[in-house]
Amino acid sequence: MRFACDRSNCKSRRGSLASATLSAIARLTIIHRAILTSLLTARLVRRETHCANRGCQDRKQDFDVILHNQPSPATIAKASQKDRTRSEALALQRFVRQFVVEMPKTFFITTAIDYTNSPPHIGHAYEKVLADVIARYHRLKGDNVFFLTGVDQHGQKVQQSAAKAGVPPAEFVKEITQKFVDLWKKLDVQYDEWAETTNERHKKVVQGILQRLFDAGQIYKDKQAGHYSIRQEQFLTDKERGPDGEFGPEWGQIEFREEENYYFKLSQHKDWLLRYLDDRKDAVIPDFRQTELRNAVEKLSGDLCISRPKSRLDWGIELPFDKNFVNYVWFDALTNYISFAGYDPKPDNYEKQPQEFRDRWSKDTLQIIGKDILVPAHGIYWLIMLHAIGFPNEAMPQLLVHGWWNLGGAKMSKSAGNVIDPFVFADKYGAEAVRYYLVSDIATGRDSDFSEERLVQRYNADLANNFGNLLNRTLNMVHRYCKGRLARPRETRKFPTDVIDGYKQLVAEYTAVTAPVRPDVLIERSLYLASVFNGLIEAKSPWTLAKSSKPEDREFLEDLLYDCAESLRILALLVSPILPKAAQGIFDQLNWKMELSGKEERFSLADAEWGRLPDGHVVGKGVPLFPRIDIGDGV
Ligand code: ME8
Repeated sequence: MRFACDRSNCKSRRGSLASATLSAIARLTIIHRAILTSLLTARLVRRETHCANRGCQDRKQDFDVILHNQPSPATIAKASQKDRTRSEALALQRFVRQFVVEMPKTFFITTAIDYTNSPPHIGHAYEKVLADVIARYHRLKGDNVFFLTGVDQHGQKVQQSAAKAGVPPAEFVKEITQKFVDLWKKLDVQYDEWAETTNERHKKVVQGILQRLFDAGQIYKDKQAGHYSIRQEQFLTDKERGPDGEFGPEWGQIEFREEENYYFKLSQHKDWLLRYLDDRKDAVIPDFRQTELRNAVEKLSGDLCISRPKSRLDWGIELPFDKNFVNYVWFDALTNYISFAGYDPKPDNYEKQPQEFRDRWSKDTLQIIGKDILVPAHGIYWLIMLHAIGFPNEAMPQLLVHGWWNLGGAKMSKSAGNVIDPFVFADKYGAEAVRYYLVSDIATGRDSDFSEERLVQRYNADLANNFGNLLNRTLNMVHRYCKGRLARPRETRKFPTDVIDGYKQLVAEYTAVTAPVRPDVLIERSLYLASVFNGLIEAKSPWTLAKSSKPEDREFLEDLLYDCAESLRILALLVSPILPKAAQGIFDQLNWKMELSGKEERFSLADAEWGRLPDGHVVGKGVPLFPRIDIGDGV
């Protein structure tokens, strides 16, 4: 798999910009400095307000620290002229660093928004957990993350389900939406913004875009005549005919119909899309999905119907240029990705968009979708929509297409009655067990078969017997043989360093841009290292070493236990995107406090440097983090 972004370049450009800016500050007059200070303060306060509104507590604390660290006017007044100038310069430098050097680049990640016609199933859970894990990997690496997810509340399916339930659509979607919100809370999916397509601001953005495209002649009215399925509420083409040339029973009653609708000039952009896909080889990951999309675009013909007369569907966003129609339906759903990220529908190009939006949206924006909505929805409609409303090629997002969880090799579907309810499994085995299973037992991009038995097997083997066991036995032995105190290994240590090299290599791999999209690989590599340490414990039997009176045995025992504890500290960091609660638990049990780390974030990859547990560090007591699941317990 490849990944488009080249963050190292961005960072180095930012670095040189920073030193140029800092030396320019030294040459500023007092008045210039005052102006710059107030401008930067205003920007800082804006960001602070933004974070306070969104409840980003971590960032809010950062701002408090920065603001409080500014010298007070009283302190400056008391200082001598020389000190005053110096402290002002330092305060300015701190401000500038905050924005130019230390303000990490925003990594914008989105997921598909789920239909609110029925409660969430395990496929929805997988996609959101995958996105959450990728978002957490980026946070671990120090990126500023903006993670957007939400629900798709309009359309025919919802209108029909609400009618069936005998409640108004607005009430129906509210109830189902709550189930999604509850599930993300239960599964610890930590998003920054929540999209609901009935939101008024979103509606305004959709209407603004439609109006602009209409004014630009990209949307026109036309009459369609043909076979129409009453059950599925759609026109049928020859593609829907079976091998016998007839429409199958799934379409129900068919009638001939004529209907006026609005169309978007999709096919006019076909050549552009082909060129774009040829120029950007990782527009879609994995590779084979890009090939699939390219082939579909080759066959593209005809335009996209974007409306339904209100007489047959009124649960949607009204067309701004014709109140007898609502939008149907992809324009509404797809626009969520920008409407909830600060997009302004008025400016007709990307460069004129608000800074807040441009800070988030770039070619590195990662959009996670399932394989069924690549062609045509995201790969064709969405990319063409963005192009038509003025996004340059350099601001086209990257699509990460995941596979599906099936059941017994078959697609899950409500009608087949084989839908897996994620709440049931989260209640039975805990959120972390579900998160672990969902991202570790599927290779990103491929399908997998959901099996409760396998979930339990993997949990017991990987988490209870391997990882959890390493934690328990390490802490118990440190208490039993070393009074709970770790001794930092001496330079002359005899312990094999290749295991430690394995950690260093794994940490280095985490910084590769491709890494986060393959959490299945990262977790496997991490837990393999835990098994290496378990193997070492077996091979070196610390319980025998503890009985020996030889000083070298004692030294070896202390080194081994230190390394076990250190490996657990680093493993906690590396698995924290998938198992955030367990990682917290390991830190607590190891007694690894924020003060020791010296970092603002509890989980930071910069802390994964080998040997940071101090000499004499006292560890806490071991409490099983992954109690074994008894196979007899109803599996
Ligand atoms: O398609 N395994 O909503 P949706 C894995 N509202 N992923 C699965 C899955 C499975 N068994 N079943 C579904 C929609 N998904 C639209 C999207 S985006 C602007 C609008 C994935 O509720 C599916 O591939 O049918 C999609 O990415 C997501 O769940 C939502 O599906």
